[in-house]
Amino acid sequence: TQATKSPVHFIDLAPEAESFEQAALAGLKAAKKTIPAKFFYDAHGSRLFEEICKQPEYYPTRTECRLLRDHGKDIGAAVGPDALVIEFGAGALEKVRLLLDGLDNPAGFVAIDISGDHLLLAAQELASELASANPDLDITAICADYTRLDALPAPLNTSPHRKLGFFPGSTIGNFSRADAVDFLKIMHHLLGPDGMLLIGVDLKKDPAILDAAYNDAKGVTAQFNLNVLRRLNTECGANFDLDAFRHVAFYNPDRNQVEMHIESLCDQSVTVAGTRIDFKAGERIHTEISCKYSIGEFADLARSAGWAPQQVLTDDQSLFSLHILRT
Ligand code: AVJ
Repeated sequence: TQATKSPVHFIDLAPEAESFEQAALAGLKAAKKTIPAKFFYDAHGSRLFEEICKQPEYYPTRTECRLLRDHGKDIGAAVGPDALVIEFGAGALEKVRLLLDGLDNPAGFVAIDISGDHLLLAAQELASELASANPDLDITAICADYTRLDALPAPLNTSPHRKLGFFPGSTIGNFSRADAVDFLKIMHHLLGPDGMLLIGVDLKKDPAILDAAYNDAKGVTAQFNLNVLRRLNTECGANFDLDAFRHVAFYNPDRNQVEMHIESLCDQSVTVAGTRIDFKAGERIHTEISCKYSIGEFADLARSAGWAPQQVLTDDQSLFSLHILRT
């Protein structure tokens, strides 16, 4: 017999592409230099991130996957049957597959991501992998900036199914606390009156574990961080000498966040899109924050965005948490 695989629905909301050049130049001209973390993820950067996830020091991915595997049925019981799963950001196919495995007859899967080509390929791959086990699962790929989406497109907005948001990976840690509350409110609105959210949140822990996770011995995180300079060279006509900068990552206990920076090894000038940028030896470009929360702190943050915390799953070393919230 032949499995008739329903095609992936594709909805292109044509997100306005933020100019890397403009954003990077603005950040590099500021008194405290910054480059937003979202620009790490070009094709090469996304591959490096996947490589980070396999490093022995980088515990979040493996711990979260284990939680999804071990507690799949608990999550399924909390969510109930026929849920429509909506993932914010695509890339972690493996994770949503683990989630879908534990759910009771999921009604569909919707993935929202800004990178439409990558998203469509990932959704098609998922569809063909699930074709035999779950042939009725309806898969939709929406190309959109999920941080700015104010409504789900038709026909999803009128779906009678409970919507389960899925935001794994502790991506919420990349948002400042204020931005995290704003985005939790957006998801609260999108997922509707009967909605739920399963969100991965990295926990506070011994700073030595965090320092190791963001300074892996193989140097993959360093390459990932410095890749943003390589991007500036190839895409914005910059002339960064990657050997004249180094990766710096550490836990900042005053702000409860891991910070990544790129540090200039000497006094130097670089040209970016025709603009000269001067660096002092030791001067840094701040590239990422990764906020760490206690379980109670995150539950409070979720409450302040209107969510009702239902359940928290964590590993026996309390490295990582999955929060189940209701609107
Ligand atoms: C994907 C944002 C959750 O903060 O741990 C990994 C990105 N940066 N190593 C994280 C990242 C350096 C990651 N997030």
